[in-house]
Amino acid sequence: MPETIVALATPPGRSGIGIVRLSGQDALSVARRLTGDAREFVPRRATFVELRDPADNGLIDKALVTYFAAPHSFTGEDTIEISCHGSPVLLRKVIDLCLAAGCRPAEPGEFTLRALSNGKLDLAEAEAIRDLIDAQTNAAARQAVRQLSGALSQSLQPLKDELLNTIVVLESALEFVEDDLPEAQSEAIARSLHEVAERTRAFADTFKAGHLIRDGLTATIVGRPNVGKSSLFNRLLGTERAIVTDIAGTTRDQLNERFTVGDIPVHLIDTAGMRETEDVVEKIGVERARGAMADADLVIVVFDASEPLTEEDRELVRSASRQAFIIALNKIDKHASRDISLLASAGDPALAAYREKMVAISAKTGEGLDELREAIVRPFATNDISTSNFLVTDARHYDLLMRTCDELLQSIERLEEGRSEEIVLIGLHNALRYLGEITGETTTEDMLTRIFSTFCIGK
Ligand SMILES: Nc1nc2c(ncn2[C@@H]2O[C@H](COP(=O)(O)OP(=O)(O)OP(=O)(O)O)[C@@H](O)[C@H]2O)c(=O)[nH]1
Ligand SMILES: [Mg+2]
Repeated sequence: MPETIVALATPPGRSGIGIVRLSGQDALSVARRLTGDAREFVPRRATFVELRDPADNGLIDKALVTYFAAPHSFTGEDTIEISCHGSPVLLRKVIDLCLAAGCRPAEPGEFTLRALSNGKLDLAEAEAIRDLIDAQTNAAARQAVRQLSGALSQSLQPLKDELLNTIVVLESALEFVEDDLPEAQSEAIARSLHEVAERTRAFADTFKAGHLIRDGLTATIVGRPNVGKSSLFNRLLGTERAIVTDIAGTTRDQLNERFTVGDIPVHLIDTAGMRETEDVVEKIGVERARGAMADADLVIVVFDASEPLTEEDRELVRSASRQAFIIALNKIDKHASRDISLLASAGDPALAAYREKMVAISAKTGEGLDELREAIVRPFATNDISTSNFLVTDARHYDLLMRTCDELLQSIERLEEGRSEEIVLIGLHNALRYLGEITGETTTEDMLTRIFSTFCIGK
């Protein structure tokens, strides 16, 4: 029997209520020890109790204890939830008493892992719980909830069924047919496999949108000193997060914050102004800015539209152009003209090539900011985001779907080359195994350890 585990199920810190959760065969007896032994707990009923330290019978808190009897609990084991007042000191004490009574601290995701082991949910559903907890936007939460209700497993089932049918046909041909498969039959098999491969591929392709909704994108603001990067950063976040002054070289350390555009989370990074400098601190800041720029999904190059462009501006655009980038022409409030082509070519006709990447803005007045927000997500937009279809959001699932696809295509090739059923079957079995790994039908211990290490403690 696995040990009884305990963890805080609510976030650490002060709160109205904090919940300590126990799961395992001793959960009930531990709860009784902390409540004076005489208590009877009725399953699925909250019982108002006095929590006491068994060592000296001292009162610790008045709390609500809810008992879920195995197998009718989240984990499938006996589970106790102790809802105390949300004091970190008190909650620590309750956990310590549970540990002293024989529980051990839960590993990250261990409650969910137990639910998985006890057949309460499949792996894709377990991962959905993690994603729901981590969701940064409504859209991400919606996707996770659908996965939690089995949408991913249901999308995969027809593919698995179809594949299994084909495997059965080939296996029986291997068993019972003396000669090669008749051509008509092997063509039918190839057609069916093609269709499964295409559907798998189409499903995998939704990852582009799914990944964006779940993990968002990183946008790094770069530019010469004083062009208004930090002002733009603050404006996009809607707070005065970064220090803004008219002194060039104000920002040294990079700042990271999140905001959302529509359904897409954006990790925004403000950086030190790029320039040659002898100042040690600023130099490091500039180095970091270059690093953050290289790591970004999108670079926002800021120009000061009230000044002529410099060689440094041009150099920045050249290095940004190796990745996705847009140009924010800032401080247009200082200009009578809002015409981008005039603003842009005033400095450099070569930049005219990037016209469609330019947005004229004023970080000071907020002008052009809606357009800029839209331009930030535009390079990543796909139709899938607006559809109500279920999207693949997890890189692990995407990887397995792509592998499935590869195996299927290889098998089709072998089939068309007239290779033996045995050879064709190898790839099909691999494909089926990969699909099974998504929902956890075929998993290794090692894989589970890796997946559950991404969960938070107490879940
Ligand atoms: N008129 C006008 N002034 C702006 C605008 N955006 C920023 N400024 C001013 O430009 C100066 C520099 O702004 P910052 O946001 O600190 O510039 P920065 O690019 O972060 O500068 P460093 O951190 O030194 O690299 C400040 O005086 C801002 O008030 C704008 O859209 N219009
Ligand atoms: Mg700054």
